[in-house]
Amino acid sequence: MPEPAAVSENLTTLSKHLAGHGIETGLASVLEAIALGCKSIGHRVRRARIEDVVGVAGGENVFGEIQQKLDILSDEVLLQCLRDTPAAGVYASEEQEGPIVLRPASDGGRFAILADPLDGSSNIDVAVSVGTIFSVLRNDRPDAESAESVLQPGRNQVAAGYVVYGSSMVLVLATGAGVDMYTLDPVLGDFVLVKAGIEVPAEKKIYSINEAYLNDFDDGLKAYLEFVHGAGYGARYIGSMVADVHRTLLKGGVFIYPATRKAPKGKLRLMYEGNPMGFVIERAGGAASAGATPILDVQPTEVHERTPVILGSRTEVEHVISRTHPAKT
Ligand code: AHM
Ligand code: MG
Repeated sequence: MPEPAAVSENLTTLSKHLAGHGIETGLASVLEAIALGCKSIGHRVRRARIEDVVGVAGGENVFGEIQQKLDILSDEVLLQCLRDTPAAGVYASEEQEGPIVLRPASDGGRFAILADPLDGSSNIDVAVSVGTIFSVLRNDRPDAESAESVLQPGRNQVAAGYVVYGSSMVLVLATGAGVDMYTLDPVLGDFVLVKAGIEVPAEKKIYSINEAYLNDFDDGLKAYLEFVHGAGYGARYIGSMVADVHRTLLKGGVFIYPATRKAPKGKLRLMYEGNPMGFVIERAGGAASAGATPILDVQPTEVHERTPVILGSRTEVEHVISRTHPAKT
């Protein structure tokens, strides 16, 4: 009998991996709904410039509208996927004014999902990676308060992650089982596992910050930048959070979007940017700080509130915090 041919490709799909790691069925169905939505968003992102060309008349304003259309379309796609998912109870996103109750917990809507449906969308015009960021919490409040169930600290997240629409489409998912990375196999149409149990390198001399805001930084952050300039660090800043965090997760370093004089709470949003990215990085053994406290310990008071973000390799985050918040180290 001839030896059977070896199968070289990876065939562990997202559903198979979730089922094999004891992820409860309702949560798995929510994660699969998000993954389905992201495949659809990814397809639209790939065609964005084609639609730009064949769509409406050219020019900046029109591109602005298309961009806005893609943000809103991505939001609608996720919402539709979650509406069809019986375990999804509440949805909140950067594009929605407030949380939407899909079904009360008493009808099975046991999870609240928060998302930035298309982060960094201004980068689409120049074909730079963009992404979807998501956070999943339990929706266990009495039904009348379902909408408020999203206002929980990030520490309560049961799963979180992001999809990068880059040269390949990559899903990074953090659950109780750890942080795993999947790549979309365009032939199978499935996310397949490419790396399980990801750990952020403990240190790496890479810093990632929009240094053009230097004059608006506080003295502690300026001191940190002086330190890295003299310590052989490399700078990397894409300006697309998902891409910058993804590099930080895999290669190490620190990503910083700080409070500035003009934006005292920073730019990034706590509930659907800081928290999910903080959860991924912490689960992978890194650190995620809002400055004075770990991001995941911040008690939110508002769905769209902002937070400073300092995350990545433990040692690198400490180098920042020891200068910006010396009392905390
Ligand atoms: P957006 O949600 O409006 O797309 O903005 C968020 C993006 C992040 O992806 C990125 O980290 C940040 O804005 C970059 O901001 P800046 O141009 O101020 O450096
Ligand atoms: Mg965003």
